[in-house]
Amino acid sequence: MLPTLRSRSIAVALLLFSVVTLPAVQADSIASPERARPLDTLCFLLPVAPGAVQSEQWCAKALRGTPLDEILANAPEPFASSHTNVNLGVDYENSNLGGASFTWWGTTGCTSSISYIGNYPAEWVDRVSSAIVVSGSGCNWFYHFNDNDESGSYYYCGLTVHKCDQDQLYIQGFDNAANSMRITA
Ligand SMILES: [Ca+2]
Repeated sequence: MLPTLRSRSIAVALLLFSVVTLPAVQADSIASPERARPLDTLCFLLPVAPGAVQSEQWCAKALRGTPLDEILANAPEPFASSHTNVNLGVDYENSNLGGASFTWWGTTGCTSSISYIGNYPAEWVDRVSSAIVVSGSGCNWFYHFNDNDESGSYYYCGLTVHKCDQDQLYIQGFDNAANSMRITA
């Protein structure tokens, strides 16, 4: 009798140990690196061609701070070729420019004849809560649309006025609602 009881006790103890400890170990191993360096999304755009509904785009995910050359080393043409990359605008998952970021890059900045239209990758659809237009890009306005290819209702943010860095998107009913965007001079 004794050995059987002891084996049962050990088996029960092992089961409890695995149930109680495994989830904690898994959560730690996933959360730690992201707390140190968030995984951000970057999309590279070509200027929207006359009559087209969106820019050609290529997107990647990388730990924050990864050099652009390293990211573009895996890009297809024409994005892999060395052209000037200009940071046009940045979206954030939370208000006040918080949480994971989504950076839009263009081959040149914005001018009166050059703008960019991008569709958010699946994991960023209905997620943006704040945004900025990047100073020095030549871009002044950042539109967010309810549907793909700059369609549906929209709301726009400005470089110097009407900024979307606090709760503007929420106030205007565009919190977690954007499927596509346009950045323009
Ligand atoms: Ca959000």
